Amino acid sequence: MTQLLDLLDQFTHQHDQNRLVYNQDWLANQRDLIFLGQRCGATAIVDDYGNVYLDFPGQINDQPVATGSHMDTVKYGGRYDGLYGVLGGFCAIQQLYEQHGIPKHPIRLISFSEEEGNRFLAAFTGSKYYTGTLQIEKLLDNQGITFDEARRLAVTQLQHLPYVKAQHVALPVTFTELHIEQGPRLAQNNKKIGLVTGIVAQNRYEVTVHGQANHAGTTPMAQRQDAIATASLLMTKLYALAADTAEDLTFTIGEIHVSPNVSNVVAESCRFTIDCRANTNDQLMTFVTKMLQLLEQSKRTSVIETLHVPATRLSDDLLTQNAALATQMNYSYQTLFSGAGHDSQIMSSFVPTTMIFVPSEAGISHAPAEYTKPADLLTGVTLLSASLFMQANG
Ligand code: HGY
Ligand code: MN
Ligand code: MN
Ligand code: MN
Repeated sequence: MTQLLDLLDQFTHQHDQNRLVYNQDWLANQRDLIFLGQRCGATAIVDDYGNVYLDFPGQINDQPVATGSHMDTVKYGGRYDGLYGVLGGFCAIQQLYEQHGIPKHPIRLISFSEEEGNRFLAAFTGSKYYTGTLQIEKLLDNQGITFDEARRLAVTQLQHLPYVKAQHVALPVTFTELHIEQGPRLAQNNKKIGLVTGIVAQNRYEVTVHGQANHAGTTPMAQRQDAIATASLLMTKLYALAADTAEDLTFTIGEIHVSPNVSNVVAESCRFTIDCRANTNDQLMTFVTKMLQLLEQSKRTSVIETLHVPATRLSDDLLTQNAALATQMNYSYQTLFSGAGHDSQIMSSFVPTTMIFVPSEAGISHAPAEYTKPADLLTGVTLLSASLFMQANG
């Protein structure tokens, strides 16, 4: 257990969590993960997007079963989202080899380069690249540097390390992702484990309202094109529309950027993001259709869709197998549907995929207050280890 806590301390740099894709903390972590894996007998592979794969040997050297999660985090995020799945996955594999020796089939730990879509408005780029589903033209910039420049710079800095370079890495036999719940249900129901039946449908957009910069004191109200006035009216209507739609729909405007952002200047532009989610594709599309109609009616407003991920059903067989293991190990569990998006959504279109959740204290996530008790972290690691042992000896 101390190994996991020590690793979490090492990989979270003891300060606020800003492991944005391809930045210095991200680079240090992928580099340290490569060294960690190689010290424990893994073959390290890095692909052109900076996904790190640690392949631990099997008695038969065929396709591996896999576990892992994403190395990046949201801006000002928590210590566990993504990173727990990478480091907990590493500890689960170590536990397995120490207890049972080399399994029949190899086991792969994947540290996906990017999932959150925070530094650039392109999300799930690591697992999408791995599965060959990344649409390059959607890699939007974030003023000043393109995704591709940041990617090339980072991967080049990894490249002098002694690992196998690979354009593309073959898919595994299965994928199991260990993750914090990022919601309140396990804590409220006093369950130690969540077994995930499916994951939410999610669309994201970038909306820009265009106006005209002008003097705050001399421009008559009827003659100004105030981008903030138009945008704030639009946002109010959007929130009202969301409130009228299905009760499990979530609608979030998380980012707002104003230009020139000066107190005595009428705003010339207001750019904001939309994150909307629902448990079914139909519910989401019903809302999105009405939302886009509303946006089209708004003067001087442009909309870019930056993400579309359909609702995902995960593997029933792997869930059933993990439920039997949890029962055997006396771990209280419940099945649940995930309102958070995960790399497992991308992987599940290609290989049987399942997720194991552990409780988030007070359900908080995507914030520095994100916390899971060490004993709960360990329960997830131990169940994952048993699950991987079963899969790698099947
Ligand atoms: O936003 C999400 O649902 C995930 O944490 N990327
Ligand atoms: Mn640092
Ligand atoms: Mn997240
Ligand atoms: Mn995550």
